[in-house]
Amino acid sequence: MTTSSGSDASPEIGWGVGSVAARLGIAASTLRTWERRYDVGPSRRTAGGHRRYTETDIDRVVLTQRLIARGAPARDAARVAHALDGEGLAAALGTEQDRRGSEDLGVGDTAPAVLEAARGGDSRRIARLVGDAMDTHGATSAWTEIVAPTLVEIGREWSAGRLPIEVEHLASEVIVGELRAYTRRIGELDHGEPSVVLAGAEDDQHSLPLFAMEAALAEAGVGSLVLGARLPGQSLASVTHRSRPQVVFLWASIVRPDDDPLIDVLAGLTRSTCLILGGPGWPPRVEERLGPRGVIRSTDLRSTVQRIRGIVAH
Ligand code: B12
Repeated sequence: MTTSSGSDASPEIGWGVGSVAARLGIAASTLRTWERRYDVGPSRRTAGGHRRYTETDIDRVVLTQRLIARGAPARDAARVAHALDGEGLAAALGTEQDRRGSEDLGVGDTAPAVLEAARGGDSRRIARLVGDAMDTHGATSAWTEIVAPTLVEIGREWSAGRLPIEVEHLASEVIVGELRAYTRRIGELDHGEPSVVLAGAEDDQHSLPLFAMEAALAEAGVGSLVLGARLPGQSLASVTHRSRPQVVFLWASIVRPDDDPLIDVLAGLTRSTCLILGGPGWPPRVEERLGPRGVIRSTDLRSTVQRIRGIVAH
């Protein structure tokens, strides 16, 4: 796969690894790993030695990615993708598309479609729409432009008494599943010593943004450890003390009181760990209470991921 023997596209018009990473929403480091370990990679190089993916190479990567997402071990997925030529790959991907029943919707139409599927209790359609949106636009854009607005609307309709709570539960479960499947598809879930820890504030059940962060960080080539919702303050303190992560990100959806004892715990966290607070639940005076310890307040997924990427790169 690393020789110049392919018949489609000249080396000059092939795709560089960065472009393929952006197009498919797969970290460039993952693409390089697949090339090194499984020989799924660019079949061309420019005269200067830069990798160039042809459209057939990209189809091979996409098929590998989809088979892994369906539970195949990476080595087996790569073997299947390798055995197919351009036509075979196109046929396999076409079948995949049919199997998923893609609706080929634009960003603007996807959020209403997810809402409609949630209302109708159609978990397969929610999964397909959200999964496809992430494959097409990447997790950061799919969350920001499709998933988050849908969730905000679901919350609004629930609080107005127009939507039963089970709809919110169903949509949440399916979306968490799709976010984690996407993270697995593009990288490894981090089970090692974490440099980025993601958790939900004590007593707060909302965990979805943590999984969105995990996926978006993976997309940026950063592994993270999700400790889930409702992490007791003392556990957060011991994990931070023991593992000394570079970043702790803590989410709160439910409004917390000004005299929240959790804030005292946060004030005592080692200063070598950068503390980032996200979500509308943090009281406005939290910065004041954390004083010299320091804290970053984050307002959206994209900028938070960029910030964390900058921190772990140093
Ligand atoms: C899904 C959901 C649930 C699920 C959670 C499942 C899960 N695994 O996470 C379940 C059903 C368990 C649940 C339970 C409850 N929920 Co609820 N839930 C939601 C819902 C619909 C989405 C939550 C979410 O993921 N929000 C994240 C994003 C999508 O929303 P957002 O924070 O408003 O987004 C803004 C910013 O934060 C930013 N943003 C968006 N994404 C991201 C990502 C990052 C990383 C960053 C930094 C910023 C950012 O942009 C947005 C625009 O300003 C929200 C609606 C809502 N608006 O949040 C209600 C909501 C948070 N829930 C609410 C309530 C009341 C509850 C319950 C108390 C209900 C009950 N009586 O039992 C319990 C909570 C109990 C507890 N102690 O925690 C209220 C909170 C009201 C308040 N002000 O405190 C909300 C706002 C619904 C509403 N409109 O009234 N919930």
